[in-house]
Amino acid sequence: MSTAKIIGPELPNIPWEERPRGCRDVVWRSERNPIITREAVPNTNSIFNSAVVPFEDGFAGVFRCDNTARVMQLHAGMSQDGIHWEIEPQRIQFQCDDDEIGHFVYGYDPRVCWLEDRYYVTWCNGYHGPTIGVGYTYDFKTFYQMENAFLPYNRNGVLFPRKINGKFAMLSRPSDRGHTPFGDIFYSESPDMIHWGHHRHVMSPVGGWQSTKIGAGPTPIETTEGWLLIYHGVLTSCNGFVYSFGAALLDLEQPWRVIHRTRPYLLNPREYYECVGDVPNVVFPCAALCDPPTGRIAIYYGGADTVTCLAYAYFDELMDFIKGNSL
Ligand code: BMA
Repeated sequence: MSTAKIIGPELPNIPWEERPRGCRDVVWRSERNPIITREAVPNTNSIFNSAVVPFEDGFAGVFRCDNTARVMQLHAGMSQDGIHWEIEPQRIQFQCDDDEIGHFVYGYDPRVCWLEDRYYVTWCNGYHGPTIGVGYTYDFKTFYQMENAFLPYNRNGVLFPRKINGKFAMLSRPSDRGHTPFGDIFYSESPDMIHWGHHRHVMSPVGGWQSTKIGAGPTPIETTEGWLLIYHGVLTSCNGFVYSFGAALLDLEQPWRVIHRTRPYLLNPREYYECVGDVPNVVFPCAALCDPPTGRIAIYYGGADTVTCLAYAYFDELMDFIKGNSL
């Protein structure tokens, strides 16, 4: 058994369901999936690829809600148990000092990261094509927007939850304006969350489920042996893209160095709500909660670009799997 430990505060109220009898998978699905459907917000086409963090005595989140005009928008939400959500009917209106940057075009695939004194939000922000929007909130009521992190085109901007070597740190995935048939994960640093540089290559697609493109998923989880990164990978089948997810362990001080990386996926589209929807065959993780004393991990992921789902793992088992099945 791995002796690695998660570094971080305990979360005794983490959403949790034990592995179903007879299931041998390292990551298993909630019996309550999908936990969020379009009914949660009026005039909404789909609620998926969304991010959740512990907040006060419950949870808060930023949700991707595509409306019935098919505009991709971010909405804030609150929950006592991480399963039942109250999502604001109006999209988040970021306050921004710069009208050009603050001008709303579209926003999707949010990540939320508690870092020092506030909750940062990163998302895919429309600015002459997709790039990484950056904002923050203290209360999930008022949101402030900062400069975009990178030039277009880029997606899957994911912050590390603490400074590394004195700098803010972010993973991202340079892309194109469309449905990008390529994609590597890169690492960048910033002294001020505005200017980003020191770009380093982290990993490229390899065979199988991660052969076309890869992208960082939830905020990396700090452990005594490295950053635990859950990431999505895409395979191009004769019927289009298939999105699965796996995990990697990145060096703590030089996170562009990959220590382990799963050859098999951890979860792939199998259930009806993952295989049938606006975009079939997609599981897309954007958040993970963890409780260090019990090793419980709860992963939030989008199903088929339509609904929001939950899956679970035990940290020790996940680490053993990553080490025992590494590329
Ligand atoms: C990606 C993003 C995700 C989406 C996925 C599958 O490029 O747009 O939001 O889940 O495609 O359609």
